[in-house]
Amino acid sequence: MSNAAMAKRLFEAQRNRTAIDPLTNETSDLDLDRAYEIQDLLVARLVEDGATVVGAKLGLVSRAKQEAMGVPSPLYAWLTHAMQLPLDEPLRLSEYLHPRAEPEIAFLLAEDLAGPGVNAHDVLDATAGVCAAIEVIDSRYTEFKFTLPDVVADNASSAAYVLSPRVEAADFDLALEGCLFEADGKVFGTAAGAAVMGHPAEAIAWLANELGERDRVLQGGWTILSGGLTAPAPLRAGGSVTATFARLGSLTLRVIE
Ligand code: OOG
Ligand code: MG
Repeated sequence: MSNAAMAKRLFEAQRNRTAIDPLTNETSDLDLDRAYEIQDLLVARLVEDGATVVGAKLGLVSRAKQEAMGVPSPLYAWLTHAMQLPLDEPLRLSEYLHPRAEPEIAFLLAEDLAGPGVNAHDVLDATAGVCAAIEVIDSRYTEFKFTLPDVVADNASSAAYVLSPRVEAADFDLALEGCLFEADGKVFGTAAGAAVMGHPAEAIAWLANELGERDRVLQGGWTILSGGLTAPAPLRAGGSVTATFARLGSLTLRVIE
């Protein structure tokens, strides 16, 4: 199957809310370079359909996430304007396939970050503020089962995200930022910011440097999600998830049918 045909398949799976088999089932030579090409084609289709790219994200960064998904390598993908849910607006389950939620630390960039050679200090210097975030992932693959090239091609399961009001990043150590993640009022997971590459700003630096190899720049004004800190919680109608951070504050996502 061509790259364009695979991107179309993923686009339609999302639009029709019908899960598909992993692309690697049929296409055994689907390597990572090709998977990122399919990801680009998929995002181009979303843009043709009216979406605007407003940021980027890392995924499969923390050990908790890697173990939960059975994929041990970090990856990146793109966020669009349509993915951002207003704070306090419920998530409509019927608009998704099988969504799960995870707590993250988001960076709001004031300036461009262009790799190579970007380090965590550069990231913090370029950051306008940081926020508590809940990311909703919704794999287009049956039962959320995939290999690394599959999930890269699927824009890393990106579906939606919510951000709390931003705070200054300079005031405290994000590596030590504690996170309590609750699902339906029960503790689902706990973590510190260091779960993502030792420090969330290190994760953003990794991303800037990876993108630099492909002549891409993280743009000032963008939102960057630094990666799920805990395993993702499945969402159900009538339920809710809450991410409470030591300094970044707390946010809740309610789920309705
Ligand atoms: C891939 C998306 C990964 C994260 O923060 O780890 C991701 C997946 O787990 O389906 O967004
Ligand atoms: Mg995530």
